[in-house]
Amino acid sequence: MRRTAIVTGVTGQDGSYLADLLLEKDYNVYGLKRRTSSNSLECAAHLASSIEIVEGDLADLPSLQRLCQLAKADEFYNMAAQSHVGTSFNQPVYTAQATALGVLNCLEAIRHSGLHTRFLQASTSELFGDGGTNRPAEGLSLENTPFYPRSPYGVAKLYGFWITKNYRESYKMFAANSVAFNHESPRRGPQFVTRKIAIAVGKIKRGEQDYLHLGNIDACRDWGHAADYVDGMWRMLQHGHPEDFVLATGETYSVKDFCFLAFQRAGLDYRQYVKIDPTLYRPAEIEYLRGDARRAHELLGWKPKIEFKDLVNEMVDAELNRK
Ligand code: NAP
Ligand code: G4F
Repeated sequence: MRRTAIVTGVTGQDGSYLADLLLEKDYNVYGLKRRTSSNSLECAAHLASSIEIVEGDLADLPSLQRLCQLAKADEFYNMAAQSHVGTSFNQPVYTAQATALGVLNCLEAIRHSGLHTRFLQASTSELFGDGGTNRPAEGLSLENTPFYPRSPYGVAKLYGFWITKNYRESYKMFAANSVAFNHESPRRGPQFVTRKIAIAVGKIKRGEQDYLHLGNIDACRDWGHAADYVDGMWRMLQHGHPEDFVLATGETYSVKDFCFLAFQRAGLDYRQYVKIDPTLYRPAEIEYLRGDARRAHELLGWKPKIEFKDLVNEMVDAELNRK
């Protein structure tokens, strides 16, 4: 029988890649979209005729209850969140409502639906934060790294992680956390550093922009491709029992490394264009992230396929080709 999935955050990067993957696998897909005055579908524009778009909000439990009753889904992927770390310092209360309590609303909607819907919470390496300062040789994992979030976003995600685990243990729900390290693509929001760099390269190359202003370019991240990561999330809900998994590439690069490769792709030297703007530094920063996804490899057969350099090239090429 055809399976049905709910994807919240379907207008975002991961939600849209996940919906693409689920359609390839012949699922019925219900995508949750919050109402906006522009009514833009953002990354989900190409999905409009192939999935059911339902209006609702993570902060509004009745809209999630209605969605669960309507879809009667086998799987529920919570991809929605106020997902920008920098913004969470300026909008901490809203971030907590959407990114922390929103998860509770999803779980409550499923619990009271009477259905056996499996639940995937899009958790994050931001949970580790400063807990990873001793930089274990094998990379950060749930087994070797304490949680020490460094932003209102990270703290909100920590609540989401634990409430998912708590509902799994309390109510025997199939509920799991994907603890994903950074993943990017040409669909990445323009506020995030990789897309901001790629957009700037395109504009500088076309003569539309002179400089790129960045904050901490020494920060290191474990960057993969979003298409690989949503495959890992799907595999987690096909697993025999609910478990939390780290999804990561195991490699780390600095923002400076990303700039070097991105500008090089366009035949430019980043040192001539990048200017440091101290106002773009965060009140608290995570300097270094590198994950250990061996458990996902061993138990789910998951391994990211797209290499860092290919990711950078794909993102820059998309901007160079933009009119
Ligand atoms: P994204 O592009 O920012 O997408 C977030 C989505 O959530 C958008 O569709 C957004 O809708 C929606 N949303 C925000 N607030 C909402 C609300 N109150 N009610 C309903 N929908 C709401 O994020 P992403 O990169 O795809 O990430 C997907 C998820 O994975 C997020 O939960 C993020 O925190 C988590 N995560 C991401 C990464 C990463 O590196 N990408 C790593 C670890 C974890 P609008 O289009 O209306 O804004
Ligand atoms: O691209 P970023 O904003 O991503 P960040 O903070 O690592 O968060 C992303 O990954 C998390 C997983 O680890 C997700 F949970 C979260 O939802 C999001 O997807 O910043 C990356 C690094 C930071 O160290 C930041 O300080 O780049 C540094 N940076 C330097 N200049 C900048 C800038 N970041 C942004 N956004 N803009 C800058 O101008």
